[in-house]
Amino acid sequence: MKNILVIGATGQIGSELTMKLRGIYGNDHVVAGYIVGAEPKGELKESGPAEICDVTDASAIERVVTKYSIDAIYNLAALLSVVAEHKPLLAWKIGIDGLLNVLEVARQHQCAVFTPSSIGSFGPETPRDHTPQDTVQRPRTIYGVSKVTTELLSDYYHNKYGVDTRSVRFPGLISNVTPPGGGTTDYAVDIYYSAVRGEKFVCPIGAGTYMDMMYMPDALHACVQLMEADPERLIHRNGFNIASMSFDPEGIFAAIKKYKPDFEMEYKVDPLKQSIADSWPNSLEDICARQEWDWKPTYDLDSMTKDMLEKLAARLK
Ligand code: VAH
Repeated sequence: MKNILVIGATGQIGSELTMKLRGIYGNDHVVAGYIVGAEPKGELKESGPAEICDVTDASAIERVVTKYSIDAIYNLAALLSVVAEHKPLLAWKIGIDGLLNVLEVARQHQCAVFTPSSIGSFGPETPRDHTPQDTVQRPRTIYGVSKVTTELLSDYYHNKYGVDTRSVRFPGLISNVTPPGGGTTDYAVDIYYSAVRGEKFVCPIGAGTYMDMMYMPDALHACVQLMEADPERLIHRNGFNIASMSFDPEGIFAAIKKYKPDFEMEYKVDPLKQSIADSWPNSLEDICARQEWDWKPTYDLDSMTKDMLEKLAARLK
């Protein structure tokens, strides 16, 4: 059975991906890599091994890979788009210096590597609607620059050294477990918390601003499905467009009001978040992921909203 290391295992994606992977490969086969100050808690801590594994420390990565004979690394360490704009050098250090550490360890120890890219890897010159797999990528944020570099560096290590690198371009991810921190799309998570708490939501993104979004269960399924895909079928590797829904604040507000008729929202646009969102596509076209590894989402805005409201109500009561 594969041994897997999740770097960033206590983050928004990592906290749920680690549990999903433990359910597939066995608790003892999935190591939760974390940094001091972001230790695993609860079921994540109790259910399997955990090790300090700072992506900027190559020796720490190599120690864990050696100790557990790791076959695949999910590298989820990153600063998200908004916080990265405030700390560009740290964003680069984690996103790219860290990635290089992961790729070098993977090259020496024959590990596969998944390092997500994002719709943030596109910029204002990219076709906005049904953005194709292969197109212009001139992002204006350090987050986007680091994600394009992530794609190119991961492809380089595959083409030059044969490292089995694969990744997807995540849209905004919506989850009911670990809240996101410092992203442009965080509003689409925060709005559900306001609705469940009976509070008016103050939206930092303007009406008419469309972005691709995805419910976390679909995102997690995409990670595993791609990493388990037949490599002979892969024409692309880093990073596949994947899509499930595109909406603006008015759309998600209306979806929530269907279940919460008294829910209210007002706008207080955050200039930085709005400028980042305006530089990203409205919607992606994901035909390559569907053809090369059978990607298919299961949630839409209504089914995600129903599940989010139910799960948050149960947890926040
Ligand atoms: C962000 N949630 O907003 C992340 C993600 C596509 C958005 O990369 O920065």
